[in-house]
Amino acid sequence: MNYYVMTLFPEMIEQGLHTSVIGRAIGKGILSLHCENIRDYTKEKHGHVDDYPYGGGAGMVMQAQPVYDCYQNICEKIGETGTGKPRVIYLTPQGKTFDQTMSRELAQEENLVFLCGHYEGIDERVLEMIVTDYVSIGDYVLTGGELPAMVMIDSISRNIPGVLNNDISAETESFSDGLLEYPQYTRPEEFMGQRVPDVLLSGHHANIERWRRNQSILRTYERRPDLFEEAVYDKKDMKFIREELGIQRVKHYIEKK
Ligand code: 6GU
Repeated sequence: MNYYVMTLFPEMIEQGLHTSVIGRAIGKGILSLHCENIRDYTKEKHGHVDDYPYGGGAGMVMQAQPVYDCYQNICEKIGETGTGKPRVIYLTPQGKTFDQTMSRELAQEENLVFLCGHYEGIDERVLEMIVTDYVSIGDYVLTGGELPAMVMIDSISRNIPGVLNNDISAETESFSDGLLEYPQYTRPEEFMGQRVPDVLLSGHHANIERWRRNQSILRTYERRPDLFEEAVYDKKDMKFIREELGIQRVKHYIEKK
């Protein structure tokens, strides 16, 4: 996966993503990250990239020209190796809400371009010309698209083979089957009088798997009732759900998972 980020704050993105798991994947060559400073593409002598909004109103608007020229430069770079026009994601609270399904889908792309806005936004004409996807990371307002771009890059990258040390963990985690993850424990067996659940010390793998599945169900019911309602349950799940939660019927049921 090759990421291209158009931003006025390239060092913010580079600093944030050259750390930990994502930084290591870049080092290994599984991912590449190219941050382009939109300011480098302005043709104005004072280096301005923004101006007052036509029609008046508060704040400033990012101009079309530097954004468009920055985009063209990225397309030329990709053109040497790539396959046609890349998807261009504009980070905006007006976009579709990012989730794990979108994350997995975007992980299939060869190149992804992120456009980070600031001030009151970007001239609509350049957005219409280059943007393929309008994406938000949730219903709250941020000062710019940099943090959302970093959130998306982190999440998308975890779905790319070789980025995580253990290939299975992207699958067994929260959301992979629509339920939250079960609780985890490590040494010591007793901490401030609190013992690790006996079943985890038993070495009985089938029992451990059942206990974890039940914990996932319970936790999702308590913390995310919206996800609990949409998950798919089998016969063994239903026995637990009836006995522990007193719920007789669920929306999605299959005989055996
Ligand atoms: Cl993608 N951008 C901004 N500026 N604010 C946001 C957002 C994006 N997603 C949620 N809030």
